[in-house]
Amino acid sequence: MAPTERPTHLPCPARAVAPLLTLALLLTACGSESSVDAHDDAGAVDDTPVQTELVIEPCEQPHAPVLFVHGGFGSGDQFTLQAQRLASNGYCESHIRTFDYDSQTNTGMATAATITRLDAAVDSLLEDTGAERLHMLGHSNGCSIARDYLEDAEHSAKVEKYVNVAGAEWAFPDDTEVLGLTSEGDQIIGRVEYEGADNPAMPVLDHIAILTAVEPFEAIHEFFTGEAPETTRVVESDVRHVSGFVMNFAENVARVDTTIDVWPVDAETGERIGDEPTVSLVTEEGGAFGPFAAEADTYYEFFIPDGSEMDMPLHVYVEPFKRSMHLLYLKTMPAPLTAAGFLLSGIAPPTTDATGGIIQHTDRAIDKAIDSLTVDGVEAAIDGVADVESTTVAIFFADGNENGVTDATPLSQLSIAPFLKGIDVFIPSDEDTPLVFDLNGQRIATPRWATDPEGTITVLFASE
Ligand SMILES: [Ca+2]
Repeated sequence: MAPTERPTHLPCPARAVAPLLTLALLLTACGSESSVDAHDDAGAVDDTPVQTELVIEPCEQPHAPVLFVHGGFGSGDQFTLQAQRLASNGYCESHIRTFDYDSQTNTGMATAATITRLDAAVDSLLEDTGAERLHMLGHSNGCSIARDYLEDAEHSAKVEKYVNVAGAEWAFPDDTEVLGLTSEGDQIIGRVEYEGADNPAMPVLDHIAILTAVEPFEAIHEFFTGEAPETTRVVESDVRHVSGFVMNFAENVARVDTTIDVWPVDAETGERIGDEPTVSLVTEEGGAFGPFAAEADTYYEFFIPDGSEMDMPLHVYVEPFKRSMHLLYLKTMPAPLTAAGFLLSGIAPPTTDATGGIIQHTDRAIDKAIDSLTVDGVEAAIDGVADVESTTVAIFFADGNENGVTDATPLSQLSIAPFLKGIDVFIPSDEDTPLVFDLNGQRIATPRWATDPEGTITVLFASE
């Protein structure tokens, strides 16, 4: 994509979580409107097919562009579903961006450097879209970031409307319209009537779903456009241009010059189809990659051979893309010396004997009261893993106590972590037998990669 068109984004974590665990963000950009060279010149595999000149049609919309600021332990991908719904209602994908930041150093308040970066992201979005003011959303800790940004009148002059989602209450700027979204089902913030904001009633929704569910979408769309949405679904399209970002989990540090091999995989087995990747991409500034043209009804593996100097290769598995999307986040492990890295280190140690990784839901928490999530037939939505109080959005799976046996117990290393939990399962490595993840009948299959040398598996579930 053209360097001038990078959007940035980030979701926000809860300000109520343990500061130790806050995470970082990164900033990224999404869709572009010009001719895009989707292949990489630096470090591409020699004989891997490359896509060139993937032309994305120029797009104009009557509504202001949108910038999302994520919360702690979050990133811009938490806005993926709403971005696709907005696009299904006529928004240009390139007018919806996210701002990612390091919430380890921005818990409860933004650093000056973060505010500077956010302002640059705002200016870039305005310049690229020709808009005079934009619409901003903050989620959880992102509300505190937005607060620290908007308290400067020069900044708030650039933001016509703002949505404060499940975050701090603060003195909103006079010249910015504000919508507040909170739910009694949110275990972290709860229901709040923000002074100076419109606070529509919401159903019982968890801390993530209050951002991503249908009811908040309807409220956001009406607030931004003055009209109810035509649809609340992600409408399928023949055009599926996919791009996104590679960043470190929790830190949101952008990974530049990182190779990504994109493989179509068999829906039933997760086995790669063909002898070489569909395309090999290399991340650019901001960790941005793509876009590439995805096929319909096709499951994909995104393989990152070198997550970093320190961590293992990464295999990310996703369900078929329904339409274009530019917020696909591929998250590598954080550096060991960071708070998040310390927390996560050693959970899936390299071994030739077993597989391990992480199951993530981008749109809501996994709740044992309503969900069944099985890993190789073992129920992971259990006490200590998927309690409503923990707002669990990511579940590690590994033989945590390294006893060579599936204990089906919570991983103790993650007992105090916000949003992250784990399940002890011993899954012998075997690339010829599918490993099935099943969330209420929603199914993703992968090979049983040995963590040494193949690295870890990430499975991404989405609501739509
Ligand atoms: Ca075990």
